[in-house]
Amino acid sequence: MTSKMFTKILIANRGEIACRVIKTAKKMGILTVAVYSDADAESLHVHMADEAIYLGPSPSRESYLLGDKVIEAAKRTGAQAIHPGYGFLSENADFCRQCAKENITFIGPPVAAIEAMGSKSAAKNIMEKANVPLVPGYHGDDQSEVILKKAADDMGYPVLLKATAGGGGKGMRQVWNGSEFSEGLAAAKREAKSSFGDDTMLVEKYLTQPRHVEIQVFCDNHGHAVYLFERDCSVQRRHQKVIEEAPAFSMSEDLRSKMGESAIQSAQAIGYRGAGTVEFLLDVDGSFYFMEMNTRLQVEHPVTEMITGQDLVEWQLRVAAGEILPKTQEELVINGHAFEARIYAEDPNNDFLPATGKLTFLQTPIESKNVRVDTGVRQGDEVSVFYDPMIAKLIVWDETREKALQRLSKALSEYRINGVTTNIDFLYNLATCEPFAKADIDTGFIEKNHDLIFHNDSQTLANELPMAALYLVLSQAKNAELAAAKTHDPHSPWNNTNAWRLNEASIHPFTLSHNDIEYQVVVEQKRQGVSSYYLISIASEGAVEITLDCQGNITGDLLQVSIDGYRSHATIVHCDNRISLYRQNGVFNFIHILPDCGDSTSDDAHGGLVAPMNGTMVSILITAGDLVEKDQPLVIMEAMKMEHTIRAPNKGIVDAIFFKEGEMVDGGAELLSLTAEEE
Ligand code: MV4
Repeated sequence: MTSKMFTKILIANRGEIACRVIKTAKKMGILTVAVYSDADAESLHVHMADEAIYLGPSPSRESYLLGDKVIEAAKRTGAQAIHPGYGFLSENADFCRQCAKENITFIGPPVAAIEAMGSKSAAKNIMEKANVPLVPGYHGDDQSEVILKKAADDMGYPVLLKATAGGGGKGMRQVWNGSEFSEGLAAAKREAKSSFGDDTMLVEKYLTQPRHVEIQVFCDNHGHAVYLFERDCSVQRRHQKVIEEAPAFSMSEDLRSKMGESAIQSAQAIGYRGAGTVEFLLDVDGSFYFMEMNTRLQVEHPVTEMITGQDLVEWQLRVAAGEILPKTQEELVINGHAFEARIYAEDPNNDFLPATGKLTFLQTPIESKNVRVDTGVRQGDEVSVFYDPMIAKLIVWDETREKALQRLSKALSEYRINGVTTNIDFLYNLATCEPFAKADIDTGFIEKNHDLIFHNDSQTLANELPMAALYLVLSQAKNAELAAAKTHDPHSPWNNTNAWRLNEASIHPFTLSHNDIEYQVVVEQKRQGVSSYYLISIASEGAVEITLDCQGNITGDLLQVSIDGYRSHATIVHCDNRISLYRQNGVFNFIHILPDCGDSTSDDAHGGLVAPMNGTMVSILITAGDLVEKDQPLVIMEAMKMEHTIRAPNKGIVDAIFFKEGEMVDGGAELLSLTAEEE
């Protein structure tokens, strides 16, 4: 078979995997065609591709799952091959057949291999014939209770009843002793009948602490087959992988080669071509058993790429184009250790309910040889209800498992997302808990360590509260400098916002709320030569007031502070009156409670001197130096299509006005300063 590399491929997928495949195609000088639905019209994968074809409405069944439309798109653009990614059409035998019929290369295994692995029981029969180890058990046609019970008695309890038509953990039932067998079987059959319409059962020896260890295999069209070592994917929740790693911890060379050879045997037993994954259950005694074979590129393939230095999508393209495998088994070596964490828009504190929303703020860790981010979204994108809520895959590498794990926890703390609930804190807790560091892991890890992972210890705010208050003072000063710079007299004293008053301390009072608890924070600005420092006093219900000596500065979204000699920093995201502080130990969300500025309709408005929200200064009713009465209208702002009258909170002298008519005003910005008459 001669090889001729494609000049143009179509990626029949979306999100991170579509972007990932496009990246490799670009690296190889191959043109790319994306396909998209309504919801994805402006998505990253469409922008990255050279061309894009609209498929249809957002629901996958009306777009990404329409094989005819995908093939039509390939023909329309002259794509010679289709990369299906994972999910969607990637293991659809009919689609694979359609591609062949239209003389379009399906970048994946032959249709026969997809069909062979499509049925879990058929797969087990094929593997049994190929001497691939199966879990001791019975998967015969005689489904009489007496035969099934005898099989269970012979192999010893506990046993696992599995629906042949099931998969992914569905239709499994443990039976711990003979006396429970009959009732357990009846229940398992009922569930299988209702879930799959087929109550055929298989009986297996139940492994109580298995690990999920899978082998990456690759076969070309010239009879070559290699394994690219293993991945441990035991950390799962309801059969969804959460964190994967390569290589598997405490894997001996002997066991590695036995599992690798067994995986190759599995692949060759079905005439496999391309990238495939053979999943095994690894028991505590080192025995391993075939579970299933996946005939697609797995989500977690990047950890294998990181430890072998191979680009598996490039391998897929080369093999699909008829080339021989880029490496021999002897040329493949493991270098270092890698983890992958799946960043999801979901709420771990609400049973992992998928979350939707706009990514109003998105900051990823800086990528390097140690940190890789595979994502399909950008700041401002919507996480929609139509597709899997994966935001990204965070992949890290280092020379050892311990160093790689350190990279993972640091990178997770640097992954900052606002606008949608994510599982980042859950992943951080999981990656930093001791059992994970000690690799005390099997498929029950999350359940066993639930309290460690879901701990919601109340966040101490000792540093974060003053940081938030200091940020508000510094950002108001910065806003005023920007506003002043636009005026005809930038250096006028009326433009400064340090609340400076002649012969008076500059005081900035704030109310900040965190987890529904309000804190009164007063920032007193002190001058020290040409620079300032701040005394920050914090009081809350029933707590002793504390005062801290602070300094700080803001550069972009980075706040750097010194608090009573403690120097640290935080990334700040300020949206309306919400302030998020991203620190290495997690995110701290505050709400800046603005004084009630009343509005044009209520009679008893009590003027505050800060903008209630982002808006525009529409009219200024007083001038600096005026003596005003309590509740006298001072300025009028327009915000959210309403006019807000800011009134004098008490009788006093107007010291300074910080904005001009027509200027934009940030929520929380000080509009003017007033010295009460009695002061
Ligand atoms: C098992 C098992 C223990 N003993 N079979 C779960 C779904 C499917 N992949 C097979 N699964 C299991 N089969 C025997 N004989 C435990 C599991 C299992 C599991 C396997 C891999 C990864 C995560 C898992 C979570 C729960 C149960």
